[in-house]
Amino acid sequence: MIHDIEYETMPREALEAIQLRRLQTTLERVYASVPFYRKKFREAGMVPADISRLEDLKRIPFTTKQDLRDNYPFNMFAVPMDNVVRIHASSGTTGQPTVVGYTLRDVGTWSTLMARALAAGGAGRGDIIHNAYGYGLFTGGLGVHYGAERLGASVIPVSGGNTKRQVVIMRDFGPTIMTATPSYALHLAEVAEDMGVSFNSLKFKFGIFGAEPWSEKMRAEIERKLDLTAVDIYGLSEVMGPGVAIECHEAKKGLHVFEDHFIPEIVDPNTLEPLPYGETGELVFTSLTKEAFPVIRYRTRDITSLNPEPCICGRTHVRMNRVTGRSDDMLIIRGVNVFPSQIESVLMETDDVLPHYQLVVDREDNLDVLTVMVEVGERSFTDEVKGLQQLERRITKNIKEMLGVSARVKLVEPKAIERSQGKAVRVVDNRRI
Ligand code: DLL
Repeated sequence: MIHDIEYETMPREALEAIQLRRLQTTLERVYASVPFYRKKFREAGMVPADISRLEDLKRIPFTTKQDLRDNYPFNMFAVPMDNVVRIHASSGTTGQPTVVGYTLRDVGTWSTLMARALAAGGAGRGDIIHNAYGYGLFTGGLGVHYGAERLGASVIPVSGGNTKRQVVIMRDFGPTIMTATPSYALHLAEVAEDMGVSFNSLKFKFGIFGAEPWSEKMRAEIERKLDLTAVDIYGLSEVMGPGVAIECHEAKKGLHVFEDHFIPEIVDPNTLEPLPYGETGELVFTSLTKEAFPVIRYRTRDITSLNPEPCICGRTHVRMNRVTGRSDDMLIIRGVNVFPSQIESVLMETDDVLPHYQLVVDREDNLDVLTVMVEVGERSFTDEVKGLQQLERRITKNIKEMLGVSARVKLVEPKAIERSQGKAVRVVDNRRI
């Protein structure tokens, strides 16, 4: 079912007219109320009125995650705090997390777009949605939740974790739609199997999975193990949260970007030159309707391409292909965004820890496992084993507190970590997705 038939199937010309109008309004607003954007415009020798065609957007400077961090926590907000009704933040607390805000109208827009997304993924009124995305500062849980209510479906706000209890709920409440990260969905399948609960006897029809990279191979495995149709959903806090783009369950071939609310572009991550449809590069977004936290040409760092071909579902919005990687070193560990530099700063605050470390990421029982290997000075190694264990525990605790992820810390002797000839290999990602 198409939730907003008028907007989602709008002919290109009409869609572009709306985009231009909304873009001009957004630019006027940010110029008037966000010093950061006013400065950027001035530096580029421009004013919002210079933008008279959609093409002109390409002349506006980019916005980066660093810009958002520099304006921590609220300086990018385009409305007074009186009008902000919700705050979310991207994970990671060393460095600066990115903080985003929503007006009541933004929450309404987001709910509508999430309702659209859930409908594209096969959900409707009468469905019961098992929502295993985390509730909290992460946008996944509440984003899906409000969309489900807007759609008129029943939502079970089960959140992440407590997996055995989730299996009991799945068995007893008969949910028909699952929303979760793809890795957690597979973990649920395994725990269910251990508990003797077969997905064939459950009522799931569709699963709406995202927040981390996954592959066609993983889709096939999930569909087989969970006995449902799996679609890919994409989003990021800075641009809104989940529901920026979604696959339709009819085609399952690329994610429709809700273009009446966001303009996607692809640029070469090195030269930052815009790339045409079909070419792979970094995805950039401009928001068209957000009030509290508009973004102009925001560099997502996600690598993909855009496909303008018509889709069998009838939606006219351009499709982005699966995200295949990032143009920076961000890792996603069980849904939590982690930069190696954040771990580094925790390590470097610890006594007798040397600046040689490596992060190893594996997948065990379908869950991400992060191992932090770090060299410590001779002194720690001549100490008793007990001292080493204490140090490991202390680092583990600090990483958990600062970043919100559980890591296994392994202290190694000086020179144990292989030195590289060029760039240090800080991350070894063994997850095969
Ligand atoms: O992950 C929002 C979300 C919640 C999307 C639930 C889908 C479902 P952040 O925590 O800000 O927001 O992380 C955003 O996650 O830039 C991508 O690198 C990655 N990501 C999100 N969806 C996908 C996907 C949410 N379908 C970052 N495939 C983004 C690959 C994804 N990567």
